[in-house]
Amino acid sequence: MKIAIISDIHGNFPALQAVLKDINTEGVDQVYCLGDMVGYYCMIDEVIDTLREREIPSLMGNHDYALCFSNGVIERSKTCTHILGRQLREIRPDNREWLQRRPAGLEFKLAAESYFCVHGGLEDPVDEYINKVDEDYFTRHAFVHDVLISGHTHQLRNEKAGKFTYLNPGSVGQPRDGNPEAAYLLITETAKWHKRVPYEVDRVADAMKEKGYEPYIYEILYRGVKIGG
Ligand SMILES: [Mn+2]
Repeated sequence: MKIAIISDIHGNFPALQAVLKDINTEGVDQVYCLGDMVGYYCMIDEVIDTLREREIPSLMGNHDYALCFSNGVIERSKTCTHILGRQLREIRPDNREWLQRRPAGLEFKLAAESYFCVHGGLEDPVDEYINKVDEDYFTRHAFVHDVLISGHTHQLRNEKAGKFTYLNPGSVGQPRDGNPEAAYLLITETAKWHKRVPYEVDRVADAMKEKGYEPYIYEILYRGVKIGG
């Protein structure tokens, strides 16, 4: 049994395509997506169509939530709000409906371990940034599983916290660790590891350029850093 975890695609369809191609060659049995299908990059319908076609269970991220329930507003970011405002007008109605039905969490078992997945964290499943975890974090939230997997920070993580394990697959669509290759996570009965996959950044950059988005939003994809970084 091999499971792939993807997250934070953010409308970057070429990155998703490359990752799914790699997942095919890995012979993966099940793929899960931890949310943030929308935001940042403009190929949101292509991304959502693909997740729907492949019936990939996908969670609600904070960008997905903002688009569906807060009129596209993310208070802490003018850039994100500007982009989501456009995406709110551009998303296909059936995809928007699919997006707003995304659950906040999912769980699965693999070998003897029980896994729980959210976009954010145990405090706030949609919009919590997990930076530091220790055993107390898990016990404080009466965590009943062995492994927690979350996205949102776009930072690759694989660490022990007492008897618990914390994993973050990193981001498919907007890596922020100085490596522009798309990131995802693989899990088997015996191992948990990240993979990086190169993709055609030009394709998403050209699509953004054509739609008149400002270069600072997509030029960072060539360097694998945060907007403004
Ligand atoms: Mn997020």
